[in-house]
Amino acid sequence: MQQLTLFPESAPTLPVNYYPDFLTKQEANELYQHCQELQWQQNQIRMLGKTMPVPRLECIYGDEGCDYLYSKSVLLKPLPWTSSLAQLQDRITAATGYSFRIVIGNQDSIGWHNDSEASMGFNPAMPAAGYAYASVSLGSCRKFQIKPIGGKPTDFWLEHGSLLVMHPGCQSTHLHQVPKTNKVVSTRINLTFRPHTGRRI
Ligand SMILES: O=C(O)CCC(=O)C(=O)O
Repeated sequence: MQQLTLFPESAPTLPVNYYPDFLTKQEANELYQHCQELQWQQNQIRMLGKTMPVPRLECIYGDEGCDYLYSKSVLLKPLPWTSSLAQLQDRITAATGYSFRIVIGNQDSIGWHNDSEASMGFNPAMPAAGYAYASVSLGSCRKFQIKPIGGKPTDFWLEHGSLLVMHPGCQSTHLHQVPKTNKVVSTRINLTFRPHTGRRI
């Protein structure tokens, strides 16, 4: 596997890289088929004193014990790696040099946020030390936006088989989202590979 060029000229001022052709079309199609068989679920989230369904399907796979808590209310417990997901993880690590312990699948949109969860090793006292996060997109192409906190967004279109890498520090300085769309679009799956401290929650 050839090492990817990090920080190419396409996005010199953003702490992200986008590789539209990370997977071949055939690899992306096969992975998309595999993802149809993953254990998707609609979790419940507690917000403003109310419990409601998370507005997208999610799944999580990864190392044993690497539970993931977000928004202080949604606890995801990883299922063991499938061989396809483990192979993809190894390939991303070989290409980027970054290591991961879990992958979270989600479908559809997500509002502006950063991924600053303690279970991934986010340390508010040393935000720039942070961690990398790698996301593979499959299916329908969707707009992804990233902006410096308080700044203007830059748009990327996440294509079938693409890889987006967010570098260490990105979660402290930038927010990102996949906005809702009114267009009728077919299924879209996103797999985000993330580190984990390994500490039990
Ligand atoms: O769906 C995407 O492309 C991004 C997902 C995301 O931002 C997240 O899971 O934190």
